[in-house]
Amino acid sequence: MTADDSPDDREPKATDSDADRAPRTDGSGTDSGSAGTSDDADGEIDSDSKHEQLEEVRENAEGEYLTTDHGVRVTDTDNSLKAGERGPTIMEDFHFREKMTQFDHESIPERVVHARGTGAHGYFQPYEDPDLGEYDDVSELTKASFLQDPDQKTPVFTRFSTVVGSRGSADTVRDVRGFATKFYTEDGNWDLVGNNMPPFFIQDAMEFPDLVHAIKPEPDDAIPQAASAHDTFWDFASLKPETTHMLMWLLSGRALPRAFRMMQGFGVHTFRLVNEEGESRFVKFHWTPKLGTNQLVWDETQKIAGNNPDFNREDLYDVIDEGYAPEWELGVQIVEEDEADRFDFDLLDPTKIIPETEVPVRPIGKMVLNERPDNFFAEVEQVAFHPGNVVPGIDFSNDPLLQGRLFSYQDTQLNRFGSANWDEIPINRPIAERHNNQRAGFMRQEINEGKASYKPNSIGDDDPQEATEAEGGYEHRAERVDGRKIRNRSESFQEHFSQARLFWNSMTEPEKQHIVEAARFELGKVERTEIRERTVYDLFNNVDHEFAKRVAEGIGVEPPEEPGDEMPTHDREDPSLSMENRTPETIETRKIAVLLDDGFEDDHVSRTVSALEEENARVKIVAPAFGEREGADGETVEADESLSTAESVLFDAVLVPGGGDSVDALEKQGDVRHFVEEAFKHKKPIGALGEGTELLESVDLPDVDVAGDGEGPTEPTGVVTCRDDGELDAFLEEFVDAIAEHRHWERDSTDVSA
Ligand code: HDE
Repeated sequence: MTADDSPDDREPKATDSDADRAPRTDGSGTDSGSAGTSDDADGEIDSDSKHEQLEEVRENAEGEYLTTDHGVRVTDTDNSLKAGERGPTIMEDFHFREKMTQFDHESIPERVVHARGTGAHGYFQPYEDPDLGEYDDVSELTKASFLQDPDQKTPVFTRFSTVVGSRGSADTVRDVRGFATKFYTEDGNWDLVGNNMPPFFIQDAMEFPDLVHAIKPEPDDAIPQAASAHDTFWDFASLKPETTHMLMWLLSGRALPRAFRMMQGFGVHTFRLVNEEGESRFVKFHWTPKLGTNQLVWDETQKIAGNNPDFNREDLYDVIDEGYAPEWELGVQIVEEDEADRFDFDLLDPTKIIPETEVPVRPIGKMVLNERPDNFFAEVEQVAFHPGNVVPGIDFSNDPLLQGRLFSYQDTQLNRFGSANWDEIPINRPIAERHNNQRAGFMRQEINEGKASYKPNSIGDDDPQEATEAEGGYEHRAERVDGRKIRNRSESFQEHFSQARLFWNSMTEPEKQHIVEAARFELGKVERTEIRERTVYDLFNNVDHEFAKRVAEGIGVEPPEEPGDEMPTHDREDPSLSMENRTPETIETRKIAVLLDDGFEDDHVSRTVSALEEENARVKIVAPAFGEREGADGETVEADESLSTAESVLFDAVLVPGGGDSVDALEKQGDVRHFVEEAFKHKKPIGALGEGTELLESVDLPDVDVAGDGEGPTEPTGVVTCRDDGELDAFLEEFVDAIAEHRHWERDSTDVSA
């Protein structure tokens, strides 16, 4: 639906000045409350609408003169104005003063949480034929207009983040990831401000400052940076059993995503969808990545943090630059209001998920991120989200965590921007028209015409007018609320271990081992024995007795003899919780290193590179040094990376083609042997052709029958070799399958963290 062809009941309310009233988006250019025309002449919103609005404020200095902020051309920007060549600087030097003042003021407070992040533009598009099961049409669920028309693309901006670290911290730390999307809809902005894990640590917004104080660097020495592995966090967590479910997620591979484009997103809270008839249903929002969910291993994350602290940030921009637009499916879990009590948990409790075994996720549309920002500060740093930004058709629940967030985000933006006008910054400005009587404050951009900035008024025809619900006005759902003022926690919020156990039960053995290793690391960094003990006895032993014992053994705590008193006995599982069940059969965008030097086997390289690229993998030639390399038959390739810039941790798979001279040269390089050994240790697929297999023999890969002589195990390990060129096609098929599997956990299930 577009602004122009909106149904009658959504037209502005009838008054004498009706003829003058512009459509809901500011495309007409008349009486636009926003600075700048945002969309097509017909007022229609499409995927370019935000782009066009931003075009108004984009600046390009190519071929231009350097000027002051006020437009005066500058003759010399290197030397300040002085009284004599060696004399003091003169106050009159307006160019010096302006340049230095701008510099002195160019940082703003970083976000108190989620400071480290990155973002991209894109669009959201409802599905043509949504699989809505009992609902034929999404309009039965919600009147949100941007969800209705499969031909309409709504612009979005998404910011991904870590939570704990400061703005300059590394990307690959163990942490929750933020997943916040601003939809610039024709009815105003909707911000879906979620995480990559569906539960949360606490149940009430009152506890948030305590949680954040506990997990941030400790207040006396500001150590450690971007880590939960320290006393104050585990002290807090061990005293709050409600954190247990989320702790399981935090200890799992979910906290080490391979890429932002390979992680799920969740709205976390229960929200409401409301249709035209005013019927409301509870909803949980899910983002499902098209490329599946994939993780890094712990040892790898530590090395990447040194080798490339911008690993996830860079990955997002690299794939967009290379033409692969990351995509997620938006899905909803719907619960009828009168069925809300059928669960053994409270829908308003944000430490709980709705298991997909109980309510399936219904896909309703997709998001594609296809454009990187032009300026990190103007767009990624200044984008400001607020869960209170909703549009008609989407409403809140009484989740006490969500209710508190509705205050906090508006407030925190005042701190970050120093002004209530943060919504006027281009990246935050809606495409929908804005008209109201707010027209002052620091850094006001809009120039509101007219005398009357109050209501009611007769001077300005009483404009701008309030809209009825039928005209698109936001009406809060008239939920009946009746209660006494009370400061306590509902009885229905008191069970904390059942879903933590569900999560544990749903993991594969390597995933369980990962959680155990992660807990041993985290608690191993905790100095106080009583905190380690409390976590094992009061939390983990109430999730699963074996789990608690396995952790205890690694951290010097006496393993508990009996299961905890509150440990649920159920053995329920939900397959959707295991990342292993979410690895798709595609190698699209996986980064594959081809290790070679002069004298490589031309045919091996050309055939494997084209076969892998056909599957949309990103193949990079890694040679001992940069420059051209010549094959045995005279073909040349250019090295994308050298052994000084590339390490195996930056790739998803490794391939060693044949060619005697090439392999001989590689074998002499310690870095090459390390490359292959480390890729193996991190369970990555490894392929070798011809003489390349000798390189695998020269490095020590445990349990692999590289020689093909029947010695050693024959089970699949993700190491694929080929000695006979006649079997190259079969090799390629097998290698592609091995890459699609992502990691080969079966190599050594007791050494998952590597
Ligand atoms: Fe946030 N959170 N949060 N949070 N949050 C912020 O807002 C807060 C919570 C989330 O990329 C802050 O603009 C409170 C849950 C994301 O810019 C702040 C509570 C979820 C981002 C704030 C929560 C989130 C934030 C800091 C408990 C998942 C980054 C800067 C009541 C559903 C957005 C800012 C971006 C950022 C407060 C809990 C997600 C201080 C009080 C639950 C993705 O306002």
